[in-house]
Amino acid sequence: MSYLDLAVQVAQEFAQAYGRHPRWIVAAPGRVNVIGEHTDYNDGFVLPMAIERYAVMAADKSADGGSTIQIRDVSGVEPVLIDLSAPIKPGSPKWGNYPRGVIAGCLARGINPGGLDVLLHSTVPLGGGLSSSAALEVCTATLLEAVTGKKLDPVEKALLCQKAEHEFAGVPCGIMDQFISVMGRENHLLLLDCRSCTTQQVPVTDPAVQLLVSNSNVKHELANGEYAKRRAQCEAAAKILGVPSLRDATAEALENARGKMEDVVFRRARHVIGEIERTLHAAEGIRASNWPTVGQLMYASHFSLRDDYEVSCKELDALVEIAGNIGISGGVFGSRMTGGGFGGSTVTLVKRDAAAEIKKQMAADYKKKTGIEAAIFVSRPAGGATVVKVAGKDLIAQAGSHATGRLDP
Ligand code: GAF
Repeated sequence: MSYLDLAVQVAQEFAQAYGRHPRWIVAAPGRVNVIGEHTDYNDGFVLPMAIERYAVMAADKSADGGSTIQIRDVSGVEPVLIDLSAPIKPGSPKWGNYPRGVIAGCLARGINPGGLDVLLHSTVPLGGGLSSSAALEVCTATLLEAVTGKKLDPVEKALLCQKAEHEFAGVPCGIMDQFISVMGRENHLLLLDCRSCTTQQVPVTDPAVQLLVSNSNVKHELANGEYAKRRAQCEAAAKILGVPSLRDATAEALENARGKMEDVVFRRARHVIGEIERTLHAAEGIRASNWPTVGQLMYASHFSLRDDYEVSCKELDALVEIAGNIGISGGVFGSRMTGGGFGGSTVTLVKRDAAAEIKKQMAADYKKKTGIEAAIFVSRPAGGATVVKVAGKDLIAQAGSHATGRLDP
């Protein structure tokens, strides 16, 4: 569903929930990372794209004129209440810590929307490794920008959202997910230099290919503790190599220092150094529409994440193996796990005219192998966070073609 169609639906859901029309509607996408995994917190490169799955918020000033932001979710989970007149701290329900952290960051910058009634509807699958939390954070920041009319610089906005995740959700993530949710551009991948925070938009215009996102529908528990452990191992490797971060290390220097570090630390560093190189090569391959090369780099990335970085799991390996068995002759160029790992999704580069058949076969073989239903979908690279409706701008009304699209002012 496009974000405009989803916004139309959320406007109606807001009206049902609160008994009036929303004044603001904003949307922020999830992401799939095409290549460059576990490189962001090593100052390396990543190459994600925003997907056509969104967190959407509709809002109005709070009915009671007070200073509380109330966020309800369409699923009916416990709503979040944030009192702006008191210091904002992490609390319960836990899902509210993402918006709490972002609102705290915005208030610290003088972006104070006052009390709001908000309805959230997200189509980014939870636990799918597709950045549902970054979408929620960036959506919240975009709502506060829309309500106050104060615009954050995009880099500052992404960093504010990352800080919210560190300090309020307790997840020591890198910067990739928030950056792509803010800066995604339709039909482009984002080549992000995680050291300088500079970006290049890499166009994907070849109509002959598509990306399939396959959600394994498993999320293994150890994810969070293991993520922090990987970060620490990378820092240990950089220290032994005498460089500020693994971005500055070479494969040769690592090989020469092999005797000075534990084998596990060596393998973590080998993944990161190789993955940074693969990411830059893949960006060149995409620019040249050299899909067989990009596909090989994706497989190499997966094997390195599986064997050296040890963040894959048997379900993700099964999805990649199934895609590999279909192979180039069946229309698959390459496949890999995407995101933090230990479950979540894979991304597979396929020939467009074979995509429907590949999707069917992958779902059937995965079910046969694991007993689990995968959720597989195609996504174009989507645009980043956007304001759909605000005084003077109503994209739904401008689109005009939706039967239900006209919103009351
Ligand atoms: C998670 C993190 F949030 C990202 O910052 C990144 O490190 C990714 O895992 C692995 O590439 O999505």
